[in-house]
Order: sequence, then structure tokens, then C-alpha cells
Amino acid sequence: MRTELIVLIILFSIFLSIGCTNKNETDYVKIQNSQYYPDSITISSGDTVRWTNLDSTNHTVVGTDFSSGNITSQDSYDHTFTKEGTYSYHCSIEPSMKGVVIVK
Ligand SMILES: [Cu+2]
Repeated sequence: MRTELIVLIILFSIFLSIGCTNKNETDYVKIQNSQYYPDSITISSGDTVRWTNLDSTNHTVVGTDFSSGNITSQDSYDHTFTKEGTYSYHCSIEPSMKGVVIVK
């Protein structure tokens, strides 16, 4: 009876820890009218940001350690952030387009 309880507790702990490591999410940023929406997004470490270009022209997402290349119309670009910090980025085609990803 006691052994069963211990086994149950161990199984429950394993279940909980798996649940905690798999909670990574995808966060969405739209590119529309040559702007990022939202231009500032706060995410959790391990999350992926997906930028989707809703304009008819190409845009890019360029940060210090990530770069999308051309994102064509209706296409998207994903980047996963694994370290906490503030990541500024811009569009290399229109440098006035700016955004930031805050990873907590
Ligand atoms: Cu652009």
C-alpha cells in the first residue's frame, strides 16, 4: 500500500515535469502596411515568434543573431528564443520598420 503510494507520487512528478517542459508556445506578429503588429511582444523563454507578411511586397526581420531573408507576401518566418533578453529587430528593406521581442 505504501509502495503503491510512492510509485504514484513518482509517476505524478514525472508527468508534471514533462508538462512543464512542453509548454512552449508560438507567438504571432503580423507585418502589415510596413509595420510590425505588435511592434513590441513579450514572450517566455523557449517560445517561437512567427512573423507573417500580409503586405504584397517583401519584408525582412533582422536582429543581431537572427535574420529571415526575404519574407514574401503571405509567407512567414519563425524564430525560437531560448535566452532571456531584449531583442530589437528591423526590416532591412525599410529600416524605419522596427520591433522588439522581450524574452522573460
Ligand atoms: Cu519591410
